[in-house]
Amino acid sequence: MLLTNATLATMDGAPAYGLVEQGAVAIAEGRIAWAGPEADLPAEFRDRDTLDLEGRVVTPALVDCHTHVVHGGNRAREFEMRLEGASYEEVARAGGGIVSTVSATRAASEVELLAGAIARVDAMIAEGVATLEIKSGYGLDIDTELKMLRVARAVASQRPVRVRTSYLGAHATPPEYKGRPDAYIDEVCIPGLEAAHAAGLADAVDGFCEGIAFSPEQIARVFDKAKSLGIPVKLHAEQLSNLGGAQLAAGYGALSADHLEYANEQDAEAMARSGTVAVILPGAYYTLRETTAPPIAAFRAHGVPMAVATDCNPGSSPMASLLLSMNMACTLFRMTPEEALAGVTVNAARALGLEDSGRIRPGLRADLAIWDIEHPAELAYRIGFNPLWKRIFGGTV
Ligand code: DI6
Ligand code: FE
Repeated sequence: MLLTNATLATMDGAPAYGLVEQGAVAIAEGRIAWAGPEADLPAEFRDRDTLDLEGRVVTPALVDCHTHVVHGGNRAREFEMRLEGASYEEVARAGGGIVSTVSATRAASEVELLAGAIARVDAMIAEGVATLEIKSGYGLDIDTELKMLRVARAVASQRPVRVRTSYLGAHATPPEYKGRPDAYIDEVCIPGLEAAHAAGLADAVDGFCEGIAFSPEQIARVFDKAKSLGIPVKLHAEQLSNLGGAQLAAGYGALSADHLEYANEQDAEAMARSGTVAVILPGAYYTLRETTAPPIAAFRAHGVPMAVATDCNPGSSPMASLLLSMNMACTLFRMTPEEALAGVTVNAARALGLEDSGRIRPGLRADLAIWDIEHPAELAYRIGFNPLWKRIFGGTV
């Protein structure tokens, strides 16, 4: 297939957005075979099924690199409680929060969990997403953690989308281990990780390093196990306070550290050294009405790659729109529209350890989004408006 008469935002080097005007993309066997100015198109790519884009913008298909789309129930009641004045941490300490989603997730069948997840994933696909990460972490017992990961894998068999899973056993201490987080880590979280790995269900290992969750020392024990199994790590770090999670993650060569509202200059330096991506989650900041913003300027100054994701979850970020995340990253955190687009393409792929997508470059997967816009900055600019025209997944429209 050949796409012609396109504005390409290749996200692959200078100028801004890797912009190519009057561009063309040739696709063969699910991969990008050639991309560049149409005038330079080699003869061998000319005689193909051609789609004239009439000047529309082509970007890499979007990558949502941090989601909890598989979960039971919803937390609309907690939303009301927070509007009545309770804080997120107060709700969590009162047995609501993550733990209430754990009860709903344990009670749900795989069929029910899959149906709920698919509804959210369909909204993502409609906005041009081709790859998403899905975490466990609402089971907190071995069977339910594995159930969540099986459902995550099943999403990719039901829809034309790629899924990367993260084992998030270290998300919260379940009620049956209340006050005994170390025992939970040793008796459930680590054996659960071994079981998930043995079943081929864990592409990465994640944790929640926070006062209401786990200490750096507890997370380190989980990461040591991940390392011995050869699984890459990532971490929810410095979301509500600074406990040193970002530096811990960097020390393990983590793919990403996520949230980072309370991260500082030293954290940015450590992440730059280890090549750890900063995953910015404005939906959670917005929902929790946080006032401390992540140190975007420090990440920029130190050359830390920044990704943007929805954090789609029932508590702190009940949001399925990656386009809205881009807008919020710009308006709330002063990221540029170009940084926001890099954040949902090239840097999001990197946060998942994927080298084969996130840019328009020969050899990479032909996962592309075609937008009814004139310039890529429009993607972060509009609010509640979806200009997706077509999505190409593995070379198929
Ligand atoms: N941080 C978050 O924002 C989500 N998980 C986490 O570790 C929230 C999860 C929830 O509230 O259900
Ligand atoms: Fe999260």
